[in-house]
Amino acid sequence: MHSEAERLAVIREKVEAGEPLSFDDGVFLYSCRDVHTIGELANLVRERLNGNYTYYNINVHLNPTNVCVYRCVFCAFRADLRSPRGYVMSFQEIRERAAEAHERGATEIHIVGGLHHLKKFDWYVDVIRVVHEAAPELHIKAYTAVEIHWFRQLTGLSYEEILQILRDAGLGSLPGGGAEIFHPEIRERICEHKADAEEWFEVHRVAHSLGIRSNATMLYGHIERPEHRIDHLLRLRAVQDETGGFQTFIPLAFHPANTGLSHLRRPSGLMDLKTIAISRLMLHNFPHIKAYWVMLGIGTAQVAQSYGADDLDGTVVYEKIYHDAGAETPQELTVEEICRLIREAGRIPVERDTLYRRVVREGRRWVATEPVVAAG
Ligand code: V47
Repeated sequence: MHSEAERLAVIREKVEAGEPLSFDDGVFLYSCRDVHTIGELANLVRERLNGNYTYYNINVHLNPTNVCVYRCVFCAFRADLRSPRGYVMSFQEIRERAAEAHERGATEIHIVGGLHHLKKFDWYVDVIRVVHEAAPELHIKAYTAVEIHWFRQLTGLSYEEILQILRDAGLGSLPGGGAEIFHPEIRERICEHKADAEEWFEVHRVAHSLGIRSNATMLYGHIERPEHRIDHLLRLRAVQDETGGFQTFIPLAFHPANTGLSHLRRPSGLMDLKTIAISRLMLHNFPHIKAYWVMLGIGTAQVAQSYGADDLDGTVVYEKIYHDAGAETPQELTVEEICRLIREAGRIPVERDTLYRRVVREGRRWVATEPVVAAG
């Protein structure tokens, strides 16, 4: 039997040597009360990879429809086909949203939505095409692996063919959603009908093989246990070892309001910080860990910069998925507010594009320059 301090000392040695942590290390860290030391260790990895920089971007979210064939129990956003809450944006509205994003200086548009009962694959391709034509400079980060899997079911095309068609229409990269919890014991209870872990990973593998970068997420704080979270992180680490195509990992704190799990409480601040830190420690091969302020709340996201996070996401506008599930954060932070949150934490704000290149602005124009290297 080793004491908590002895086990932490062994983990510290591994972290300092850049060695991967084991499944047991990860589960132990969740049970460990010394959250300060966990944060300090995560900060070592954070500073090794990203120095004193914290990244943000200027982006806009677009959810073209909330109508969805799936009924994930954690989702407050989805609507049935004939529900009065259901909506589908017109191409004109989508065009206007893209043009407005460009006007506001956004470098990225993040597009995800429901899997509409009646829409064919062509409609999803047209969404990308319309956005790309309205604002060709915007990087389009669109469609989770669950959506790409749905497109395969609709069309019978391969993942490679689907991704090529989307890329030709203007797609730049894939967001990390739809990952939820990979372990079947939990996945079968919260979203048994949609793409399973193997399909989710296959989509990302194919994307990476085509040079399309992607992100990954984990929805935590509902019915899963620490073993499921660590299993999730280790599966991601293994695929990242193979492909190197993931950019950012984003732990997503569960928001229970208006969902099928509304009897649960939202994860605590301590759980949020531990999850950020443990993600940073387990995923030493992921370049970035994002503290998504929309979900975490501004205060926790700010503190997360000392617990392993190096990215705060963006000046998100029109976010619906978490706000429908009770998020009380604002819809948008200004660049000045984000930079203040970063500087107050003793970090250096860097505006990045979706591919983590430094953005340089001159008046209303911007250019993405070289990738940012750890320093600061
Ligand atoms: O897959 C749904 C989650 C995800 C709830 O790649 C919920 O840069 C909490 O993946 N409470 C979609 N979470 C969002 C997403 C994302 C967000 C920000 C940045 C990036 C990126 C990706 O939202 C879903 C699901 O895991 N979600 N409902 C809820 N009630």
